[in-house]
Amino acid sequence: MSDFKDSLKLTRRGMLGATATGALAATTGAGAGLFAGAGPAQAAGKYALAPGELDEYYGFWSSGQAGELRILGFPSMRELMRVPVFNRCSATGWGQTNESLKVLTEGLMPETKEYLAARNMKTYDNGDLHHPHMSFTDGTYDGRYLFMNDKANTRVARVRCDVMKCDKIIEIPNAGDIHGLRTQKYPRTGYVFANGEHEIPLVNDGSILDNPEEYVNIFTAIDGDTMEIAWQVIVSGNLDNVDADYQGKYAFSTSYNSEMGVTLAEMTESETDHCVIFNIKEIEAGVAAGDYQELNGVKVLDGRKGKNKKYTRYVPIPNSPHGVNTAPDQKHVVINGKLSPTCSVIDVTKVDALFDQDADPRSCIVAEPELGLGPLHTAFDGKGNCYTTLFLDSQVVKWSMDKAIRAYSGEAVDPILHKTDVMYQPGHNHTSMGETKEADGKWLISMNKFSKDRFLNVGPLKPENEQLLDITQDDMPVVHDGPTFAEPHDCIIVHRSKVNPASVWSRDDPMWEDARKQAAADGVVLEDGADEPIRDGNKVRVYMWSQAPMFSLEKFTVKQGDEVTIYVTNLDDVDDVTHGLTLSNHGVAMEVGPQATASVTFTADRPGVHWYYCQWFCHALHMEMRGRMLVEPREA
Ligand code: RUQ
Ligand code: CUA
Repeated sequence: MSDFKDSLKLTRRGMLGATATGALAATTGAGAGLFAGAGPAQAAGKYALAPGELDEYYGFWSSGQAGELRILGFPSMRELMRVPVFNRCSATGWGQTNESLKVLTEGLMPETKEYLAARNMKTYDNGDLHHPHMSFTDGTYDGRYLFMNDKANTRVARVRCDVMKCDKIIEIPNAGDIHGLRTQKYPRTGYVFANGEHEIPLVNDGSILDNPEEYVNIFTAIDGDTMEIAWQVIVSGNLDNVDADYQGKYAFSTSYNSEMGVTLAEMTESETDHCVIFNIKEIEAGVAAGDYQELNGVKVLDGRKGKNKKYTRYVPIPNSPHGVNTAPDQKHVVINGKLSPTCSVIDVTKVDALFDQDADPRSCIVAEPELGLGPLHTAFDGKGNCYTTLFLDSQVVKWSMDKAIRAYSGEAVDPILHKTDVMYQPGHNHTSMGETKEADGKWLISMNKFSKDRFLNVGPLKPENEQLLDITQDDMPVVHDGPTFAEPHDCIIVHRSKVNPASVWSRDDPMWEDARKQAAADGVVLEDGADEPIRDGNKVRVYMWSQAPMFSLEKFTVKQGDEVTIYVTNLDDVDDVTHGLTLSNHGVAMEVGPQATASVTFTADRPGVHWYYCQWFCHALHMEMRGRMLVEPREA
């Protein structure tokens, strides 16, 4: 390494302040790996692909407050697609088409619909999507669905992996702001577990503000097949992240604020917080036995500390734990200390005794290595090694599970194997297939909150920096920087053999079932379209098909004040021939994929000629793919 690079590195890291600089001084040896591995030959395989080469993995990325799901090719980290979920998407019309509005509204609570209607809104158009996770069968990804949370508006969504579109969104009643979300790993998903992060009064009607004992937090299990809520459990303390075991018996949630404080000082008073363990069989038995109250149509069980020891156990964990990650050895669960420099390791085989024999809750802890400052999340390579992000130290620390367990039982071994500097302040990290029993130990991604000086300056709002580490090498060098827009919290890295999306829609798809029914009622076949608009009072329905480079209707006429619905069915059936319909000066645009039907409803209130055109470049005559809507003025 050149002196120049060395001094540059120190200068850059010096800007992070005393904490990171101190950590660097303690681990200068580790820093040597920083530039060493960036050569062209990578043991794990290539991360830079030649034109036309395909990635080995799909990366499913969250986008935080952008509210969408992103699909990356991995390890090249090329962004392949954006899947709108909680956000309004200009390109695809998500949030405007009737098909997407159905998904966005049907799962809202009645009081939410009322609240929105009073404000002239059909749905929320923002979301805060932190945690995308795939459905499992027998401990590994099965390529059916992706599930994800919305912290901003307390929702959970599902994306179909066959078409990579969202098909269900539900609002979670009784809970405050869904944060942690994971899927059941065994025998299958099964349940989607979702943590309510912010405590609210159980009956939140405005009569309670400052009686903390009346505040609760809610853990929710959703049936991933039906997207209905199976049950909820009331807990003590805030819920942060969650993971499930490989046995199908337990779920584990980190919980901070065991004080149940509502101010920062109150929340950080106590030295220990908890991992809450949920006993799935006992909870199911409790539901069957009627041991619940029904709140907003959901069966809610009481699992508060000291209330009912059948459903939950509270394992004391040093100060404000954050991430929880089940290891691919199918035996250990790592709880990341955040304000404590430690990770606590739970042995799932010791959890039975907590419930059956009321054993000391801490008896399931088999290791608690001290790793560095700000441990947030841990990933695994399937070879017994763990990789934990250190937020304050701006490092990833590699440590041995076996050595950590031996050290905890008194042996003089150091579990820490290596530290690599990352730029800067990492939150989540992930390994290829690392959240399944098929972890392959090739790549690690460190999702860094700050990019500082790593990219050209784009103004005060900076991208984040996601760094690729080659973990087939002992010193796990950083081999690639990838900027991302707000704010990918989390991702999963799924081998491409697990996912097999279609290239063209099936005409039988349920997505446009309502359109099909309406067309049948109007005596129209969607694929044939209709030559004239169909009038039904002041409601007018226009049916057309698209086939490059034309729409079946080059013009149609409506009257000022009509509520117009345009249905477009795309007859093209080859890859890439997506069309769109954009109606000028009406704020209307939608995507129509090959063999899909899409529809949009608006009020025609501007007399005159208005062009509609295809906004997806589909043909040499794409610019000519357009037609006119004539709006006749209202009779005076
Ligand atoms: S959390 S940086 Cu929203 Cu996943 Cu840990
Ligand atoms: Cu159809 Cu452009």
